[in-house]
Amino acid sequence: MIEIWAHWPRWIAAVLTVFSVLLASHPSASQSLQPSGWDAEIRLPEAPDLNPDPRVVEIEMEARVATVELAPGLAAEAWTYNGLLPGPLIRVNVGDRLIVRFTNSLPDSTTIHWHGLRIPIEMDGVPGYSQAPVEPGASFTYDFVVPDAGIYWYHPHVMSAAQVGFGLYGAFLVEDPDEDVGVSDDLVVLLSDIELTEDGVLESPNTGGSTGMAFGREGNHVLVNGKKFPSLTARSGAPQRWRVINAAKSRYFKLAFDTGEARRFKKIGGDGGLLEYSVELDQVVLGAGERADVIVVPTAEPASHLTVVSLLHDRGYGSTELRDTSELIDITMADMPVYRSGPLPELRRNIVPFSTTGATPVKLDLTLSQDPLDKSFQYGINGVPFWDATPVLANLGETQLWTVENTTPWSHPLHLHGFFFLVLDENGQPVRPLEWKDTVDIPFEETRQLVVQFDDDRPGTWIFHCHILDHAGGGLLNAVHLGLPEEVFKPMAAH
Ligand SMILES: [Cu+2]
Repeated sequence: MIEIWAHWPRWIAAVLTVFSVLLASHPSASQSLQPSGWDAEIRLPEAPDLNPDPRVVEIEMEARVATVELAPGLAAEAWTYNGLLPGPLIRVNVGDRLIVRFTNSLPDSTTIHWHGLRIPIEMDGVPGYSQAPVEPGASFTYDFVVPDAGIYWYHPHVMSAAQVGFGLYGAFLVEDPDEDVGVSDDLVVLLSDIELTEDGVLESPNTGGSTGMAFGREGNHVLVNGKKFPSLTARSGAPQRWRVINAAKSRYFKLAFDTGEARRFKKIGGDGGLLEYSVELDQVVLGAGERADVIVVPTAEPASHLTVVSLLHDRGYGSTELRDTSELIDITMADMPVYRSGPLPELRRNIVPFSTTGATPVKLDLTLSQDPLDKSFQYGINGVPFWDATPVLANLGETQLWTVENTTPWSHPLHLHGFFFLVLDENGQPVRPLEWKDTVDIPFEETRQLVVQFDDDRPGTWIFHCHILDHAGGGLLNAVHLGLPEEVFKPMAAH
């Protein structure tokens, strides 16, 4: 593709590129209802598409250390993609081919994992399981077709607690041009945090030793699209669609408005696109790695403010003491007449659950043990950390029914690479509406049942792990060994 284009006059490519950018930035004819510049402070920059083919998005990504401004007067040297924290928003249409020319300019090896995307194993970005680590100064080209609409994200899978904690993550939006949710203004909202010392430099990823690992280290600066408490301007009564991503390495977010009435969330989608039907919620809880697609209708007097906050969420022992609600987004109400919107369309999606008849039962206990001598903690699955684990075996096309029991005093958002699953059961209660998930919170001392069907054409060693990345590094990780002879599997120290 590139070779062909190299022979074309440059101006043709340039004109076509501009044209495709114009088309891409106006997916529907509907007009913005918000004041101009409403999202200027908060909107994520997008990765420029260097490929003139409208169905191919080609971008350059460089992981490098760079100084970023987190708030007025608060700059920090972080690990970034293209000098940005978060990295650039990747925006593609479902079915597009994405090419990422990636260069590692960090002082450490790294990879990119495309969280939630159902792509071939060679593109999954897990060193030792699906690709070699990209060494400092080296490059790697990721190249795959994007199969499903939804909101996803990307991050490294080498020493991920450290590298994600240092700032390496970005949003990945896959749009379906035929989908109309009746809202013209949208925003990608990436939530994260970062741990800085009093001197404003990155804190060691090993603070608190084994106990810090067992809890899951949270950053001391909560960020929304890389900023502390950014602002947006809104017209009262006008709906906005937010795709929210929890990219924090440990922290849960429980989104709420500071004042309750008529400021609820209409959740229309989750990890893997739209829900079976939408639900109205007062709060949206996201464990690390999870996403939500919500419609909000900020409603308040002109020139007043609303605050989106994260309420305390009990994720286990010690997680709510000595902590406060976090302020996430300041919404300044524009001095405009209230918009009187009609009812939003009722969204329905036909989600047919995988049949559990004949599904292979798999029981997974999430476990925590303590060394009797040095008292250090170690996570495991069925009592075994990943470095001693034997994989879950699966045949191509097989359906498995996983019963995941969390026996530990902390919650674990469990992420399966490469496949969607459906959560069927919360402590014995059926879960509705159905939602395609790749990450599900398993609250402390609770059990979840989920059904997954492995494709018949993507064999490989697909890992699953807690997305509290300290927990993954502390042992809470294993793999599904799909459609390969058992002897191929070699447990590696990758996390
Ligand atoms: Cu965990």
